[in-house]
Amino acid sequence: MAEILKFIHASDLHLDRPFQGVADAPSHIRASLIDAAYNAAEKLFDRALSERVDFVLLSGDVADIDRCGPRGISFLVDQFQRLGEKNIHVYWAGGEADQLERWPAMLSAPGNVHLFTSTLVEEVVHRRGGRIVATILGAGFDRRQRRIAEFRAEEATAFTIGLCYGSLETEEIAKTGVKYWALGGNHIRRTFTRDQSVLVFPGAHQSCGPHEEGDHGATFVRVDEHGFIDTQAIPTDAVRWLEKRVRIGEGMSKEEVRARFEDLAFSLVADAEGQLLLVDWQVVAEGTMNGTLHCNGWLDEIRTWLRSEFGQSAHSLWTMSTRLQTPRSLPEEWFEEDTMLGDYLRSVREHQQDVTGKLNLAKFIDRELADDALVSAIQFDADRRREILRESAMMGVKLLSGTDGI
Ligand SMILES: [Mn+2]
Repeated sequence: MAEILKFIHASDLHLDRPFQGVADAPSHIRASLIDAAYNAAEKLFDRALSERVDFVLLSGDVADIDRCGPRGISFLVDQFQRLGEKNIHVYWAGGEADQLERWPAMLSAPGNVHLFTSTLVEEVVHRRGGRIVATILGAGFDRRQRRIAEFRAEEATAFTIGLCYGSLETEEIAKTGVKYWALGGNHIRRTFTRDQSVLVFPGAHQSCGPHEEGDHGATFVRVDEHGFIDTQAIPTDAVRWLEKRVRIGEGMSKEEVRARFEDLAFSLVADAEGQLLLVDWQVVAEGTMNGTLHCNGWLDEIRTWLRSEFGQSAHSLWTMSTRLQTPRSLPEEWFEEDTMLGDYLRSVREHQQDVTGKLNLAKFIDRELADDALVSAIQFDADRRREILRESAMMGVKLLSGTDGI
């Protein structure tokens, strides 16, 4: 591919955003979490240098100046200087969190940085060796939905980029002549094409907790001499939250279960590119293994073992939890037992089969505590009702089947 242009597009770096959902990690893991957004941003700028891109596009929410303070400002100034030394430009459109009017002038002082502060669309041309290779139509965040007609390039001969934050009305995209829309403000990565234009939300650059599972990063874009656009997701995150399923078959021994986790942990570490992995292991067991794992404490032991084997350096794998998924069904013979457990499970099943019946948990709340908020917190829909009944069945298995399991 003969490239005429290459750039990296990122948004939502959120240098100010702390990592959430990790309460009991050791200090070397905590240090990685505190620095995650900065380390991820540094990886982004490292990549821009190693790929020798023409420029970096930042489409909003890089950092909230009030929250990140001097550390954020000096970090960005340093990074922009590094890029400037290699003649790599930065085009940054402000978002909701990073209203650029409030940032100090020193940020845009280097000649290689252009800030789009205004809500009016501004046109900037990017030159390489005196020749215009791209036109950038950029604007800062605007509360109203931006009209597509505002993006019109005067210099229409070069490859045209639209750089802004938030949603667009997309019906008339073809009329603008913009080939690449660099968008921001959506924390979920999305890439789509419309009328021969490519629209990209790179997503949150660094996950900040379990609600942002999987890899995160930026988008690497290459354009060839025919105007063909190749986009590639590049994982530049420093810490990654993963949910990993582990299937445990009937009759497996403790050693076999542990070996299963070990194999999966090794393959996750091998696939990672230097990220610290925070793993929430979701264990799916077959048949009677549900009872065995629920009662015998193996999963707690394995969690401790995984933490000592894989979690001792910052660039490694930290096990958040080893959780047994509530099974969809339990072995039929348990329901037929003439025991307390059998009675209990048959009673749970009656509730499961009577889908119209209400689970009235309010009557279990102490009358003095039963205010509106507490009562409304235990109102739930049909899905949650099913889940509660499955969890109740497993609780019965644990409490009524003896400590050795079944
Ligand atoms: Mn954001």
